[in-house]
Amino acid sequence: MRARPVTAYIGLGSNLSSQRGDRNRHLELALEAMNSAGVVAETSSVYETEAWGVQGEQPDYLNQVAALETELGPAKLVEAMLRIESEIGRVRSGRYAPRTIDLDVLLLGDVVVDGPGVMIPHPRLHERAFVLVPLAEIAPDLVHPVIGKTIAELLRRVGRTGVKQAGPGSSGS
Ligand code: PH2
Ligand code: MG
Ligand code: MG
Repeated sequence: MRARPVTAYIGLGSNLSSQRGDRNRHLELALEAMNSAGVVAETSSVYETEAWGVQGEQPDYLNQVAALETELGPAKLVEAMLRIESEIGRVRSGRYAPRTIDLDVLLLGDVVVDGPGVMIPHPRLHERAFVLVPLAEIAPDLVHPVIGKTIAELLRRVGRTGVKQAGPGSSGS
């Protein structure tokens, strides 16, 4: 445990329904469950995004980013997100396969970790409009601890193509 909370940014994604509900419901369930790992302090709007980096056709995603005040260190935080994914019924069927819920630790304060199961900052966050658009909505001035540019600057480089606002964050409605 850390002495005091640090703000982590978690990327949420869903492009499948399940018996638990639709894509929106999976995001809501994940945000609720994330309170077991800290305090969800802020959520972005929900965006509908084209599946990125995949082979062939895949359903569109809903993506969102949450700010989580947490005392967990990097490994424990990743573990907590994986546990919530399983609780919500995620079944892993390959890299970039469609999923009911994906919870990626994007950033954890200024922490930089590059280990086998834990990579923070998320190694592809700066390439992905579906992450940068919601992240820039809640933390535009945050500086990427490795690249040294703000989220707003990273988004300007990538552009917003393929990302449309689908609804307000669940805390705002
Ligand atoms: N996640 C992926 C791969 N591709 N595309 C979008 N639009 N949104 C995602 O969350 C996403 C993706 C792997 O986790
Ligand atoms: Mg992911
Ligand atoms: Mg993931």
